[in-house]
Amino acid sequence: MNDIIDLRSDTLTKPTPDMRRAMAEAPVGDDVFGEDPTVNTLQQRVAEMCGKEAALFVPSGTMSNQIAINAHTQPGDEIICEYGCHIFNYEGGGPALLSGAQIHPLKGNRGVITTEQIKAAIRPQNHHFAQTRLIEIENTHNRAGGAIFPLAEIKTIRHLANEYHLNMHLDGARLWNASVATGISIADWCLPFDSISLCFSKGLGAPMGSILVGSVDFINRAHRYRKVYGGGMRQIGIVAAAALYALDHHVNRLTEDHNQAIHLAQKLVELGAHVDIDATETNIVIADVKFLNRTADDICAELKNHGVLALAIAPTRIRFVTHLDVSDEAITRAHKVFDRVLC
Ligand code: TLP
Repeated sequence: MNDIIDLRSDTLTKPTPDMRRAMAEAPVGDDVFGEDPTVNTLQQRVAEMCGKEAALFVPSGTMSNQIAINAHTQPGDEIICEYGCHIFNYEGGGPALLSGAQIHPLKGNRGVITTEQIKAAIRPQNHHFAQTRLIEIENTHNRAGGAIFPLAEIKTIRHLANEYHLNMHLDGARLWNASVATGISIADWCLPFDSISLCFSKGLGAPMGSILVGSVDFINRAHRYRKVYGGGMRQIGIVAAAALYALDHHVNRLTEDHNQAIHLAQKLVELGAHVDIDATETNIVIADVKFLNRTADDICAELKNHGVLALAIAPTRIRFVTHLDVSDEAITRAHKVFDRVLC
């Protein structure tokens, strides 16, 4: 019996033996006292990589985004973001629950919202309105099939943000993928933003951990919220070591995931599914199966019977994500399963 090919998410990767070894050997201390040397090394390294002053290691991408929102906003403030983004759809209503902030979602194209759209959405200074405070961008964009938000557009959004005294936060859970796919450095991607959240537990293959990056003043405020959320961790250098290992060994290889994703996308198109090939720039493939006259649930159930796991994310939309634990041979096998299930 062949192994299951799990394409539900890149969060499913298991730490490799070498990563586990690095974890076991990591020097540790109490990070709530700021005394974990491995965490301190990681925070310093990522802050430098992003061209920012400081960084804070946190348990998850969700916590990282929510801390950022809390540190940027006051209750009653408004956050402009794209309709399909993670903070609006998959973080349990966190901005309302934790920060008392409301979301102003804009319908984007492949996850991209334009400067003009944002300008039109900024609330006038008038007591009838919520205060627009923050612009949030997701790059790569999960629900848009791993699409990359163009840097040129981000730069014009930054000019607008300056004009209106707004802050900008980047959900860069998969910014590594955008950087590897475009050849644009992490620092260049981060420059227009006041804060950036990056994840180690997606394509980079660490078992957990995200990092929030920004100015010293911002990270000091974030530190308090991490405490309040119960996100202060103790001898967590063992996990930071996995992140450091991933930075050394698992960034450049993301190209392999991107190549696998485009092959999967082409195969799915060949079999009659609709995939936006131009938006398939990284490791996520979103296939719309409505022209096959089948539901996403039905197809996922049948794929599962043949050992391929994928996620139904809407009645006719299925998400496939390639990652560290999927070999080229597994992709070839997945193609054969698609031939049987989708023809
Ligand atoms: N995304 C998960 C699910 O929550 C949907 C996945 O399987 O893709 N930002 C983005 C863009 C994300 O895709 C995710 C995770 C997060 C933030 C949250 O990260 P975690 O799961 O560490 O809280």
